[in-house]
Amino acid sequence: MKEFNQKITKSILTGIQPSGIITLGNYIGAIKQMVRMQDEFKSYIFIADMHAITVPQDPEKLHKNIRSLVALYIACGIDPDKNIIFVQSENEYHANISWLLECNTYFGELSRMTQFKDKSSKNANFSAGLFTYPILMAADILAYDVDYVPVGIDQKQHVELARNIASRFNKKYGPTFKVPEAYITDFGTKITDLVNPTKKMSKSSANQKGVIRLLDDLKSIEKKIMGATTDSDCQIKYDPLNKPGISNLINICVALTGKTINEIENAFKNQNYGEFKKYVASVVVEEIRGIQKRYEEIINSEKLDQILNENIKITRSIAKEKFITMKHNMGLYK
Ligand code: ATP
Ligand code: LTN
Repeated sequence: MKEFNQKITKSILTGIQPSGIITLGNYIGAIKQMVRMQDEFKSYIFIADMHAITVPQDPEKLHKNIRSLVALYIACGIDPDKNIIFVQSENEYHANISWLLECNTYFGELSRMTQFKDKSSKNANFSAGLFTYPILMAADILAYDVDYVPVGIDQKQHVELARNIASRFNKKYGPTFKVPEAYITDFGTKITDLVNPTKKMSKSSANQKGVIRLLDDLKSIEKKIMGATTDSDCQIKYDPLNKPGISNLINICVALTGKTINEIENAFKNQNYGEFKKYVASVVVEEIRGIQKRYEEIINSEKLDQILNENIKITRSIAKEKFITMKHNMGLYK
């Protein structure tokens, strides 16, 4: 069975929902950080498919997106030899642990979650799962006694709740969980929609034109960038407030090339928006071309099934042990 490098002592766990094909925003804001962290931390990385079904999903699409996300993680550089990549719903102990935690979480705490308030206000017919979503997230995290939870700033409140649930549980039933810390991954690197550059680029967005998905056809990626909303000032200058479109394109270049904002501004001082967009398109297309090539190699391979099968055994045995400890500490029948 695969083992982590023994010299690495700290661990992390994070997940992404398969609510659509991941975007350039997910890649820059989350996946690239995970790749950076994989040599420093024991990393559990999973597909949060049970979180995805808290809102309506098309079963056929969802099924495809799950496998696709595993292959994309690997294609983006998440090394299956260094990370434990798995699918959440394959490990039934997450839901089991979640129920025990649910009975130790207050209704009032869940009512204060801003993501719930936001999502439930958009559709009156929301599921109970949307409300208890943060408890399942706490179960994902607490099952593995990890040190850090890399998440975007929007998920920080959920990690705080997981910390509160863990501390309360430990106090009430005796030491059971490590209390982890959030590790914010997306400070300063929020990639925005190309058509509406004041809005975050999101994988579940209905607008195709403003979102670059990692499996988009390369020609259409180029087209989307060439058609990105800019302004009438014609200066390639970083100014997110007054020039959100151009600043977003600069952010994308900084993230993918490692150049500084200054270097990019200087290089394009006397050039027009069309020339700059052509450059941005070439940078993005080259990055995504490599990802798509690796994706094609892995998506239908048996290797992918082997990785998932092996990892689910590992994660199941860890989460099962935690579930048994929780039951014992709570006085449930063994
Ligand atoms: P959804 O549309 O389903 O809400 P999303 O694309 O907005 O999804 P999440 O699944 O909520 O993204 O986030 C996964 C990770 O990707 C998080 O760490 C989040 O901070 C990061 N992320 C998502 N969108 C962006 C973005 N536009 N720029 C930077 N990071 C992002
Ligand atoms: N809610 C997160 C996905 C997620 C997660 C987790 C992240 C589910 N469980 C545990 C970190 C740890 C999201 O939508 N980005």
